Amino acid sequence: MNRNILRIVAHGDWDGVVGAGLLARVYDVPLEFPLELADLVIEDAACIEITPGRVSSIRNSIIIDHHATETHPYTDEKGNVWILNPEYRAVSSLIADQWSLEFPSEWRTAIEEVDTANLNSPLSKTLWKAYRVDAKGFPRQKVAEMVKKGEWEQLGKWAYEKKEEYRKVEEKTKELLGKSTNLTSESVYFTFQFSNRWERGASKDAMLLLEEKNPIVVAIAVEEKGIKGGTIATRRNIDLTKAYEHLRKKGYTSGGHRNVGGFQALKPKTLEQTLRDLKSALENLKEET
Ligand SMILES: [Mn+2]
Repeated sequence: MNRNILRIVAHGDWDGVVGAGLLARVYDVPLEFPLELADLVIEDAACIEITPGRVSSIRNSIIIDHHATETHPYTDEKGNVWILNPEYRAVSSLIADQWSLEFPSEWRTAIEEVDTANLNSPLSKTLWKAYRVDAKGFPRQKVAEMVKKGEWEQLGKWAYEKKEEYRKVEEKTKELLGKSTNLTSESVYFTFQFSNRWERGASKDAMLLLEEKNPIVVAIAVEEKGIKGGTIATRRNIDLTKAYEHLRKKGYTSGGHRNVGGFQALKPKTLEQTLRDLKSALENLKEET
């Protein structure tokens, strides 16, 4: 394949990132994992699961994909070479075979399982969770670099540690749900330790779960000194702005949207005080019909 490849542009999921790391052994060029695709103009690149329909244009590039509903000539009118094989469960496997690259079978299978959401092996379960714990912050360059160097053991260790983080957040979410209590007839609350990063992460998941069954949910952040503040949310047709207004009169800064907002105590308050203030703020809120 006679191509002037200046960069590798890849999808940012496990399959795309591992595929990019493998291909970087062939083309020693910068890797890119764009989150916004629509405006991209790509030239002289190897594109992994990045196809012309998703970006502004692609020219003089190699396009590698295993998702295909259409067929392409080997070279299209824009000078792109297509390597398209829908028989592959993952683009990383396709890349490994196409360029005869070392790709341990345990990893090959795990990436295929993750990419098809069919988690059987312990490794694929670990990878799935390691990604889910923070998809946005997934360290794509670092992961691809480890793949490029064949540092599978190190990559596995990293993924295992991330999975443990995920497990801790899940555990904490259960704990927070377990201690949620009614505040008014329409609302529930729970408290969480603001200094604990697992509880901080879990408070968001716990709120989402509680919102499914309760009209109003309040998460209260507790610090050593007392109440730091909190979040109020609803998925019903309830206007929370009146509650923020009430809380501002009670010594908090408070504001936000109609359906979600927050409050911070200007001076440390005890939990009892804050619960009293919240009760009076939420008491008269009704679902509008
Ligand atoms: Mn894929």
